[in-house]
Amino acid sequence: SSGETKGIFTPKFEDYQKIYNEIAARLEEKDDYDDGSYGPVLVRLAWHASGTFDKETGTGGSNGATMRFAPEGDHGANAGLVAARDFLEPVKAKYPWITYSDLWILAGVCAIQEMQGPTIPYRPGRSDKDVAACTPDGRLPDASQGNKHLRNIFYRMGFNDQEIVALSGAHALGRCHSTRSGFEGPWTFSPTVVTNEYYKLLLNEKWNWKKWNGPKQLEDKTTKTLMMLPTDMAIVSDKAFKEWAVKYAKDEELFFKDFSNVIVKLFELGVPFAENTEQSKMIFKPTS
Ligand code: DDH
Repeated sequence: SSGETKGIFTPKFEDYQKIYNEIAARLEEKDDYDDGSYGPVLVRLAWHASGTFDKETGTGGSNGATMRFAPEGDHGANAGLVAARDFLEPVKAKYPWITYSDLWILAGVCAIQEMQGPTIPYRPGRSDKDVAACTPDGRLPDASQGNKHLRNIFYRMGFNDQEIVALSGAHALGRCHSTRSGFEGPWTFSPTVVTNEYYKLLLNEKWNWKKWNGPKQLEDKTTKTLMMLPTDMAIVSDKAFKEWAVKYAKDEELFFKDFSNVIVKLFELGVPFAENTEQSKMIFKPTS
């Protein structure tokens, strides 16, 4: 039987699919949040849990769920992610055998698939660590910077230029909140659906600096309702990055394939999986 915390319980695929279904049901039910979905903020939680990885020291990454603790939870980059963590608390209460670190990544996988994104193969095996494993502030990207900063941050995790561009397409989803990051607005007109619109808009729209007293960000010339961060603009101002942005704008299938591969890599950074689990990744069935 599943859901037991005591005794010998080895969760199987079906047990994880149950949790997937539970998260999907909560996404359906709580559709009064933001643009109508907790999906984007769940993706952001999974990314910020993973993106602290440092390949030199092997520290950080999704193994540990150390954002539960004040030092890391209070890092400026993580502002607002308490909404995603709180959304998952009832799921953790119902299925206490799953670790927070596996749950947060499973929620990211579920959110991407339920928002009509590509299939994201999943492996459990993360364990929760204590406060001592919190990573230092400054490992996640700073939106006010440019291409050099992007390379510093993402090369440290072990990504290349193509992967940086593919990961950035996640900004098809969600929005900036002035109360969280200081920035304001969505990147696309469909912030609760995974698409390649981010690249199309970056390349085809004209972007002007927004005139306001908030942090420097860009707005689209046509509707003035969409936004780009300085780091987003680096994806089309840097020659090597731009080549990939053009490919992904032209070919959504290619983007889906590369996005799936790179997000699996991101979600698994620094996780000490048991041997021979590479071949047995779980493919969850979407609910719709
Ligand atoms: Fe992001 N992101 N992100 N992002 N991100 C924000 C929101 C979301 C940067 C800055 C911001 C990735 C890369 C970068 C998502 C996913 C991903 C916000 C707004 C800022 C600022 C937060 C707020 O105010 O609520 C920067 C800088 C980078 C970079 O330099 C590359 C990546 C790699 C991902 C990913 O998932 C793979 C998502 C989703 C959101 C929307 C959250 C929401 O609540 O909506």
